[in-house]
Amino acid sequence: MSILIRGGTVVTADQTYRADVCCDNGLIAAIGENLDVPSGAQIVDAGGLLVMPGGIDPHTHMELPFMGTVSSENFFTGTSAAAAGGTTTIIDFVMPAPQQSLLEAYHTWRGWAEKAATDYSFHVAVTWWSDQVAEEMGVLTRDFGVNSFKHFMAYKGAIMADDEVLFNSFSRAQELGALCTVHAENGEAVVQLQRRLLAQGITGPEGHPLSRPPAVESEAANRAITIAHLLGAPLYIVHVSTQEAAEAIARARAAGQRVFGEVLAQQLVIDDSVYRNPDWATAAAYVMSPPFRQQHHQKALWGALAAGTLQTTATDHCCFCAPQKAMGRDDFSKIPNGTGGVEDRMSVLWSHGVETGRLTANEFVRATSTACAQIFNLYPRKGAVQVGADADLVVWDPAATRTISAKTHHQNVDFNIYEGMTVTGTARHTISQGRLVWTDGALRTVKGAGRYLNRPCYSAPFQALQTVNAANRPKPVAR
Ligand code: URQ
Ligand code: ZN
Ligand code: ZN
Repeated sequence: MSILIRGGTVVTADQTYRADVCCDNGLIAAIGENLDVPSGAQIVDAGGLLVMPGGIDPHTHMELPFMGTVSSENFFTGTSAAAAGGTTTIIDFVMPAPQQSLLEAYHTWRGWAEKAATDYSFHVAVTWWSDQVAEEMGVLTRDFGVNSFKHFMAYKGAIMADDEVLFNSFSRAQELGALCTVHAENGEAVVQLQRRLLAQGITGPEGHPLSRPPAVESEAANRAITIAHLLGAPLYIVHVSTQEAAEAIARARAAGQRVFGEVLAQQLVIDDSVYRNPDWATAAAYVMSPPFRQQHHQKALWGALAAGTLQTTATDHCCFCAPQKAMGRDDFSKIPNGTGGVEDRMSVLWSHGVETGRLTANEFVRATSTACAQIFNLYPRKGAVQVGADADLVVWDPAATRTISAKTHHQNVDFNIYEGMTVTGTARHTISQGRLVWTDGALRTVKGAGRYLNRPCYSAPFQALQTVNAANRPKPVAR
């Protein structure tokens, strides 16, 4: 089965050039001008269109059991919706309960993900600590292709990792050559502020951002950066939402510390006014953590993305329908946290990033695909347009417009956070493993066609980094 994408302009993270791309046996087989048509090949006319690496979303939660319910998107519907928007790989999260075996949870999530339509991988959350956790982290890296471990500094009483867990897990991950990621919010501060707001009678969604002001994120971001620095461990901060946290990352990077940052497409374009919507259900639909922020944070986040302080974009796709959100009708702290967006990330970033001049097309590719592949060790299998890479590609129409709506989206949720937004830039064709999975407005995904992606731990880069950091460590004082 081969496909010849003809007449397009290839756009990678660092090049833009006219070329045909031939895919065969799930891989990119040839790139060049006026390629011959392999016999029996499907021809995709890319005239006037861009050919880019398929998007990679490093942060999704398909069918996540959370806050007493389960997110409404499953791995098949979610990866299909992603393909409709040009994203061909997701990295989701295995979320062990405290005291639960990480390996047991890993196998549970692997079972759920069998139905995925496109390729996927998993970060594994460390939600507690013991010798068993340390041991299983080793097994996951050695035998199951896990090279990133997540830590929630929020969600006290559920999955929150305290500083002791962070120190132990970061240290263990560093030994293994794995990367630690954090959800940076001070979980104790959130609980304390929630209690005070509820006691004042503030029970609606407007209480959510009040219980998680920017300082709740920036304190945690600085703390995670400090702990990583003390251990000489690299760090990746997910869904950075504030100017202060972005500045903390910039300071750390300027000091030579290996810190990466991720920004959500929605937090670049939606502000906290959504929580003041008089319609309870609409305001509740935007309850996610960290919350949407005042507008000046968006300006800072765009600047941080363009400056390279933040490297990746994601969606934190974690959907809950209206009846689920209504679980917090009388208490905002019980509204399941999460919003969708896996289908619209790339169009939103093209429209508000490239069309406005904030990002070049090459920076768009870096931010939606290549940087993630490089940080999580999927490159150049993913995130590249080069011979031998997986044939995961998006044929992008930079001029097409569409108006986003829950009425027309492919996400399995009854609300779209971008409802009514008209965007420029859409996926005309999406190719996964060398097969058309989205073409001219029709999904052609196949349940179970997705593959689990092993992500080996790093070798030289992290060991080299460790050496550098070891040299920086204070010398023990001779007694
Ligand atoms: O915190 C997360 O990343 C998960 C639980 C999704 N929910 C959210 O509000 N971001
Ligand atoms: Zn989070
Ligand atoms: Zn998340």
